[in-house]
Amino acid sequence: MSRVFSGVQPTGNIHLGNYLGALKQFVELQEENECLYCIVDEHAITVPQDPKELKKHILDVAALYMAVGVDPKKSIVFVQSQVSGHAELGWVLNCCANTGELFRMTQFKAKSAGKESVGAGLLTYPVLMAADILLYDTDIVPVGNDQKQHIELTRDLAIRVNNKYGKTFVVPDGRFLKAGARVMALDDPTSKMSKSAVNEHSRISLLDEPSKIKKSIMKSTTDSEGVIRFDIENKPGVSNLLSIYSALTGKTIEALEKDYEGHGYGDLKKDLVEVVVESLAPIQEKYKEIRESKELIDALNDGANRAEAIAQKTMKRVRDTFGLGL
Ligand code: ATP
Ligand code: LTN
Repeated sequence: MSRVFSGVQPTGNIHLGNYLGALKQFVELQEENECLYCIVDEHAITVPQDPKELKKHILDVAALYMAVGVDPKKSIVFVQSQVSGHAELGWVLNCCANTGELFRMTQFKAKSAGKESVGAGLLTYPVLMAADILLYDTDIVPVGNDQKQHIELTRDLAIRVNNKYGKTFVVPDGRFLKAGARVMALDDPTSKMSKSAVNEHSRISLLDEPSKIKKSIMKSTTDSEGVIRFDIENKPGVSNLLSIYSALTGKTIEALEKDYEGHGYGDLKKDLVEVVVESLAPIQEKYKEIRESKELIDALNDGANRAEAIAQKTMKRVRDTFGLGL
């Protein structure tokens, strides 16, 4: 049995990219592993957040985890700031990381581009992520492709500490899902679907109404060739729609290309609207039930207690390794 850890930021409503790139794997993995799924609120404040909105989003994301099938009895579901070891180990690892390697992170470059000054937390964000993972002796980290570089840094930090001080951390592996590993924005299929993009039609949130889903998909950017085939380089828009279709239905891309031979983009889009609406309906129904229930808070508190027990053991070991405390 392997230990699995992953996290999602409570910065907005979860979209199809988060679902297909990460959450779907969470559900599959919990059957045969010991899983910890975290709502990483300390990561969210690397950019300014409205405190009321943040608190609301923490519960929204937790309810969505459970609505897509993460079972708090099988997995440990909890909020990052409820376990102090994340921040503590984050500090220790900050003292092991080099500023050069942090400045090289593409996510930092993207989020700081064009800004005269950004918060230091944005730079050290990947170190806190490494702390999240290493705190639980994690073997596997299921994430979307965009996190590859951060996982590499986590491994580097673990290996660096182990080499210098003796074995302290488990060196984790990323697990990147092929279908849906990178869902692209509907309005610009060359950038990833994102919670923070200004245009709401660039993404489909798991809680979107059917009319919004329809509008976003029908408006999505394609190309002028008029042939439905998978070709990421030359046809990123159509390829993205086919990927989403395939990931939600389990049909292969080849089968879809065959089905749509001789059809126009309008047909593909119309059918995809139906597929998305039907896939999200049961999730939305479950979400409503869970979001209003008292069990949600109880499950998160229970999750935090179970996570804390593991974290305390690791922190004792880390303090000993570094010679901290008495
Ligand atoms: P933002 O879009 O605001 O940068 P985000 O959605 O990328 O936020 P998280 O909420 O931390 O950031 O992402 C949670 C998980 O979803 C991560 O594992 C991430 O890799 C995955 N993910 C995010 N966007 C996509 C995407 N477009 N395609 C596939 N996976 C994604
Ligand atoms: N950085 C990730 C979110 C995240 C995470 C983690 C993912 C924070 N800590 C630990 C996996 C494991 C993101 O932006 N998607």
